[in-house]
Amino acid sequence: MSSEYGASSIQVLEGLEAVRRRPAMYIGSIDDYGLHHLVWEIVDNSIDEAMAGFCDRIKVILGQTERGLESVTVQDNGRGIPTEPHPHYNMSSLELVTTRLHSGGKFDHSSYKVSGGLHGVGIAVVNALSSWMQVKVKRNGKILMQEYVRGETISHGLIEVKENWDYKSGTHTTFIPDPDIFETVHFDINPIRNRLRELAFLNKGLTITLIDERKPRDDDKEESKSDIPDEVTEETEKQNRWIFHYDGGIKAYVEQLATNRLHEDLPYFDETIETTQVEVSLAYDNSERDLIYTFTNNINTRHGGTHLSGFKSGLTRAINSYALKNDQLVKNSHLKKELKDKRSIFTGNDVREGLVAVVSVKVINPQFEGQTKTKLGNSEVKGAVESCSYENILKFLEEHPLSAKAIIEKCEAAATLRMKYRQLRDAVRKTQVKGTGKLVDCAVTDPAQRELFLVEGDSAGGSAIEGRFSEFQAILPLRGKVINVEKARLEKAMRNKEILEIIRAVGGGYRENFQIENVRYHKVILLMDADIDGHHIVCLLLTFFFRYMPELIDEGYLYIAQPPLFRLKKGNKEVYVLSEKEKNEITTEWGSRVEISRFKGLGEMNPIQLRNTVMDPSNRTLLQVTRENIIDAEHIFKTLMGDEVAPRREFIESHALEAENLDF
Ligand code: 0RA
Repeated sequence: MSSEYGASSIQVLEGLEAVRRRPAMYIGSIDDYGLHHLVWEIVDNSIDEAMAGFCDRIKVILGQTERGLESVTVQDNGRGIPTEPHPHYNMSSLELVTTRLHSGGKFDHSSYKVSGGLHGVGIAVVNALSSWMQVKVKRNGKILMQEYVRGETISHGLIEVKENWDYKSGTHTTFIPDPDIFETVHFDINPIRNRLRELAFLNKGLTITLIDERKPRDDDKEESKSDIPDEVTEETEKQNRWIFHYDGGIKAYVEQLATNRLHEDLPYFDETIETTQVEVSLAYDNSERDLIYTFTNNINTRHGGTHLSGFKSGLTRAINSYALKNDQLVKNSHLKKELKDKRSIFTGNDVREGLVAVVSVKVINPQFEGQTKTKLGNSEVKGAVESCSYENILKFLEEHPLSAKAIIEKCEAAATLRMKYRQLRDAVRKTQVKGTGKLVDCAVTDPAQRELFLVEGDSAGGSAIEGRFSEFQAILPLRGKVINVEKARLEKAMRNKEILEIIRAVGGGYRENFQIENVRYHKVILLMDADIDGHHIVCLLLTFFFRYMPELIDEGYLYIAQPPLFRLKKGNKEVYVLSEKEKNEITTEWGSRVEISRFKGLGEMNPIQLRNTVMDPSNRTLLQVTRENIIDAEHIFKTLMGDEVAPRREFIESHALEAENLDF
């Protein structure tokens, strides 16, 4: 056995030239990603001190020198980096960790780090890549300071400074990234703020403060120009201070993520099994997606791993066990029958519909896998997470019957839907066999040349059929309002004939089974009236496509036709125009006595007019639907399709048809 500073902790130490020579090897890159990496390195040290139980306050300050260079200060109230002379090297422990690579021994926190990766290279790397760095440590009632320039100590030994700190020990580190190394030395507040908030969620009780003391930059001003009125009041002034503190830990995280949850109480537990700490919280909301965030030692394990699979099986088992014991909650007769046979009735997908969960584990020796090292590999973690998830979630359900009821109902809805999906698949297959329905197809067979118009109403549909270019244009008339997919969910949507016909006509399947290469038209064009009702149907259809065939949008196959807004008539001259501007131009040109009518609907036009204005590729205006112009589509669809009528109207009137103009 070696003593704390025994022989085993003596390593070959290297200076920092290597880091300056090949910075990307240590921080990934020298762009803004690498630059921000410096912040994470320093913050991680303080977080480690907090995880070890010695620190409950961390403050991050973005500052600026007179010359305009940006600095970062990280302060914590931990034990302070040891300042004593190191027994085996002719310098203090502080100087050792700031100026030498791989100084191990007592300071080796690698047990809490991603081993082998880019992380954990520590304060020495930051020092090497900083034009200036300063560390102040308070221990034993004294504050000692040391300064560095490009990694070289400039103060001999440690210098005592007289300052008043609010706490009896701690570490303050300030660095200015070296502009000779980095492509950019401007820090972006957003990722820093988000990561610090996340760290506060992941370390309950810890208070993290972020202060931005930098002068506003020209491009910041540019950004806020639009929404800040000329007169800047105190409320509209840019916020520059954030305090993150969550006693609820990741439970507070889940509460923030699941704003519309279906139940009052949330399962939450924080347990340590042998050396693995497992913290889990979850909630259900009314959506169809699931959102599971997993972390290992505060690192987002984007690709999941053993903790995720343990959580998934623990959750599935817990909910099935509870349903078995409380079979009166289950209404669906098919599922009830399965329960009678003592069988699990919910699949993993069933219990994850609408799930929002955060799974955070702290592991002594994490093994990360995959290209990006964001998948946890430690096999012992699976069992630990699975067993405590199973026990705690089951216990939660038993102790919270009201929340349990809501959760079981949600799972039952998902399971019922799953069974109906199967029916829908069969139904689509059958209609495909049965014939063409209302679809009037076109002649060419090459999907790239084919266009499918979805037309509102039978009369407009009739005109479109007559007026189309039958060579390459197919028409599918839709009757009435296509069912509101967001509100009604699939259950009702599936009974809706129009939806079935659209799926069948497009030909690529839907949802998980969608295959873009089977799509029969490379332009699917929504042709609706230019009034509020028409816009509403467009929105319903966009919701439908977004939910059922998002790839169709991504591939650029979905379009909205723009019917004219006005009809201008003088004698036997008659034109339809798309915009106010065009209308004014023509009325000026034609002189007086022009009869102007607001164009009422597609049904007003005869087939020839329809062909000329909205169908002829050389004359029509098409708007291509993209995910980008359905900005924040999820939110927009909720606004559009949810129960709140007022914001919906407002939205439809202001941006429903924001899209790129094509085919001019
Ligand atoms: C190792 C030992 C001790 C403190 C630390 C590391 C430490 C490092 C950092 C880096 C940023 N903040 C920090 N706070 C603490 C203390 C050992 C002792 O005092 O017994």
